[in-house]
Amino acid sequence: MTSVPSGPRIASTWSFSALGNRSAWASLAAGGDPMDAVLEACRVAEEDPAVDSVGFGGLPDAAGRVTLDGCVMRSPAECGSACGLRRHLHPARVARWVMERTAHVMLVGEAADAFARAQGEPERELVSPEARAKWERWRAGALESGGDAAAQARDRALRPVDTGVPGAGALFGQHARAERRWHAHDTIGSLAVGADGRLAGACSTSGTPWKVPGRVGDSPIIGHGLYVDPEAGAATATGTGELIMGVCGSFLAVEELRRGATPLEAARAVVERIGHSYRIEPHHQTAFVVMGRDGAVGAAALRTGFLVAVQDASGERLEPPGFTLRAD
Ligand code: SD4
Repeated sequence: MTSVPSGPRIASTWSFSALGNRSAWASLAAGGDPMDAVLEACRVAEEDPAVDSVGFGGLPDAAGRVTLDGCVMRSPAECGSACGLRRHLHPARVARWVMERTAHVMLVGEAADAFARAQGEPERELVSPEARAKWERWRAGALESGGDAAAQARDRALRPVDTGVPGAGALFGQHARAERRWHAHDTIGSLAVGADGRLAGACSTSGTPWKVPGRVGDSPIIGHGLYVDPEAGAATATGTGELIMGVCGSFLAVEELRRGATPLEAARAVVERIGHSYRIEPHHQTAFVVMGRDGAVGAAALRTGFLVAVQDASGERLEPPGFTLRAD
């Protein structure tokens, strides 16, 4: 897939992001800030309890607590990150406040929640009743299997999504079905180009379900889950963070752009590097969305079942990646 550039565009991971793209589009199309657009895409996913990997509805860690991670980036000199939030729903927005209102890049844990509160972000419960029920079922299984939480996490990552789940699944029918195998491995990564050619990106996640408490994945780490350099382009990642972090996945994609690769070639190069660098296990999936300086979009995935939600002047669509490393 390589979209032809033509003015403002927003591209986000997974079909559930189409709702957020749509909500962001009017302002982006009217010349709005691409940072506002990517944060709007994240906000919609974060507030949707049907999205079980981002925000409210996100699946808890092994201790039953939801922790949220996010980051934003305009350029190497303008980026921010918030990790391990337990009382605030919008980690990407908190990351923006870190970027704009502090001299730092990354805040973590209790102190990041306190910072969010000081910025006027409302506090709220992050564990949805559905997520809690899933965690209780998972914990019961983990206890039965002798407390092997790691094995349980791997098994659950392969469990298909119930066909009755409302929200993205119901809205996007067959596309969402194609993603079901990986329902526990998704994150919103959103990239946008504005009418003036400015780029911005944001990433938001609840991380991997049943993770060891304290675990942070790629999503809120600049260069891993997201990287934006106005001189080269932008990239964002979704999937198994542990595969992305060892190769600095999003940074690597943008460096490929800098060397002259197309967005698709850049995304493909990173997925191939991951395939080369790791022993790929059945529960692994990862995918990259890459945007050139001109707004052209390309994507690649380790496995089938990934879609990119794109919105621009020609409308909204769900696009499969232009390259998939493995057929299994
Ligand atoms: C992470 N990439 O924390 C994120 C979220 C995800 O399966 O996709 N988890 O690793």
